[in-house]
Amino acid sequence: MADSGFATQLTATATITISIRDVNEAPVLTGAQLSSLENVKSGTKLTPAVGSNAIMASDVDAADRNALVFSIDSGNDLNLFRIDAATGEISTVRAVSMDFETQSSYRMVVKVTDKGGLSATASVTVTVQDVNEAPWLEQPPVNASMKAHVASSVVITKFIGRDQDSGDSLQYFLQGPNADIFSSVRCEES
Ligand SMILES: [Ca+2]
Ligand SMILES: [Ca+2]
Ligand SMILES: [Ca+2]
Repeated sequence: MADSGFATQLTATATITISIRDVNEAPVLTGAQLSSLENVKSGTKLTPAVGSNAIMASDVDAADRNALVFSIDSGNDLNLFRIDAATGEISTVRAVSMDFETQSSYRMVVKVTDKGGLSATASVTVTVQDVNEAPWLEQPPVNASMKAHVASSVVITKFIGRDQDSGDSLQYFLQGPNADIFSSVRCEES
C-alpha cells in the first residue's frame, strides 16, 4: 500500500496467515485379476494372474495410508473367499473351495475404507485353473462267477469308470495273477 499525496511516499505491510484445513479425501482402489488352481486347501492365497497386479489401494491423506481397511463388498455369496482387512490379500476359506468343473471363474467387488469412512470399490476376478483328477469306478469290484468252458466274449461283469474332467478318456486294464486268462476288457460308454 502506498500513498502519493506527498513528496515522501509511505508504505505499510501486513502479514496474512492463511491456514489450510486438511479435508479427508477418498482412497483409490485398483482391482485385480487373480488366479488359483482348483481344489486348493483352505487358507490358500490367490495370486495375481499373468499380466495383472495384486489389489492396490492408496490414499493421499498421510494418516490414512497405513490404516485402510479392505472388505469384500459383494460377489462372495458362497463364502468361498476371505480378504485380509489390512493387506487386501484374498484367500480361500473352505477345504475344497473351488471346483473348475462347477465354476471356472468368480467376480467380486472389493471395497477399501479410510479412517474417515470414505471408501472406493473395484472389481476382482478369480480364474480357476483345471487340475487333472483321478478317475473312479462307479461300481466297486465284486465277486463274479461264470460257468466253465464258456465261449469267448462272454460278459462276466461290468465296471463303469467315471472322471470329473470333461476332456479325459478312460482306458480299462486288468491286473493280478490271472489277468491274462481274461484277455480283453471292452470299454463301453454308458
Ligand atoms: Ca482419506
Ligand atoms: Ca479337473
Ligand atoms: Ca481326470
